Amino acid sequence: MEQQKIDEFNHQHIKDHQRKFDFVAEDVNKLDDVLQKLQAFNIAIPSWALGTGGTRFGRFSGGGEPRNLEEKIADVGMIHALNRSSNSISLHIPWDIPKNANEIKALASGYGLHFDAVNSNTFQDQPGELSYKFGSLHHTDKAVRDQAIQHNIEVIKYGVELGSNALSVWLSDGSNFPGQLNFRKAFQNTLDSLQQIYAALPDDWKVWIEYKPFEPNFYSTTIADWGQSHLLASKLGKKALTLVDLGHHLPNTNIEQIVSLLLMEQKLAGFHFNDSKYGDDDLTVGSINPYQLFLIFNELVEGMDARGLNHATGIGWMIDASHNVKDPIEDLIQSVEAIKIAYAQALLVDTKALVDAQQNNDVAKAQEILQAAYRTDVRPLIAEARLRAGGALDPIGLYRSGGVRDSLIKQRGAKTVATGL
Ligand code: PSV
Ligand code: MN
Repeated sequence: MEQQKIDEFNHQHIKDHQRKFDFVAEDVNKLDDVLQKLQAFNIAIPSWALGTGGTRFGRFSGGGEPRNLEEKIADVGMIHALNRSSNSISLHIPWDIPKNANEIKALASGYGLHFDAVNSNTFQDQPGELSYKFGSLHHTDKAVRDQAIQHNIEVIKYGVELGSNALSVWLSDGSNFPGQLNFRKAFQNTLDSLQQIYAALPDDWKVWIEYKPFEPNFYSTTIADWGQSHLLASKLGKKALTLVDLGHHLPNTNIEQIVSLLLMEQKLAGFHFNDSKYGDDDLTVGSINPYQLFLIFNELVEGMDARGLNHATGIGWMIDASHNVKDPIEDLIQSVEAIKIAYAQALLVDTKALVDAQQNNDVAKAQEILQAAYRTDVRPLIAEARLRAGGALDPIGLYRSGGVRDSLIKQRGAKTVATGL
């Protein structure tokens, strides 16, 4: 997307924007500080979210899906040009093996992108390899564990070549039936395997350990919740941290409390953002429960400020969603926008008044303070930050009026299928 097109589009919409912006800006304390923080805040795009994801029942390709890593990078470049908030991409190996790391790096930096955490995959079998049917790092057979360990070490090597600095590990390891697994041995095998991976981490790298209560296993998952992830991370050492994927909680879990405590313990790696109604539904961020997202950001801002962390870089921010029915680029733009809305609302919380209300056990006042921030329409603030960074006032509006998907279909074909789930 050429800058000129973005500028022309903004020119057409500037009057309307200015009116809305002036209205909300009048009541914002430290307006420039808020706008600068919004401008600095970027969210990584996962390479597997650029195609229309499937379910176990079917997959309906939307057309013009990226056919290779280069085209995935081009799509993220398009998103970043429009919203100026998606300056990195997170790769899943082996879905997106970079054949020539230097060329891939140069291509990405041409779009202003860098590489976020690299993700290993031991939840799918690879041709000619031992099977992960009964797990990977927790497996009863040492040969399978060794293969999975080697895969993770190989992923670190790809990441080093690309300039990434974190390995993200999600295991589908678990059991489907009572009696299938010895929980203690499974945990100990996992710890031992992770220790070997940890030993291969470069000095400035981190390993992020994801947890998930169920799916694809339905009786037990070997790293099922934040406590189990935290236990592993603590035993491993300083470079190991717990990753919170919003969809990896049982319904009604108080995720904001988990986040607050992990931050306190300096063990919060970062986020996989998505939304859900029932389980790991991988829906667009903020589409089901935006208030929960705001409450999470409220804890993040409070906890990061308490520790003097930079909001933009202090922990990892990434989307992890994939869906069946929307244009993936539009969906990702919506997700990034929802995250920025929740972040902006959290920045508007009257922190001093909230501390007083909490100290005095003024419960109603505390609720008023949070909801005053949550009920502010911050969209013009985000649009202003985007405008100042060179992005489009209305990214989806320009994406649609510019006919981007049609030209991708012409260029790539109507029946392309991106790698991923
Ligand atoms: C598993 O549900 C997960 O959240 C992990 O992060 C995977 O890497 C990702 O989804 C993609 O399958
Ligand atoms: Mn995830």
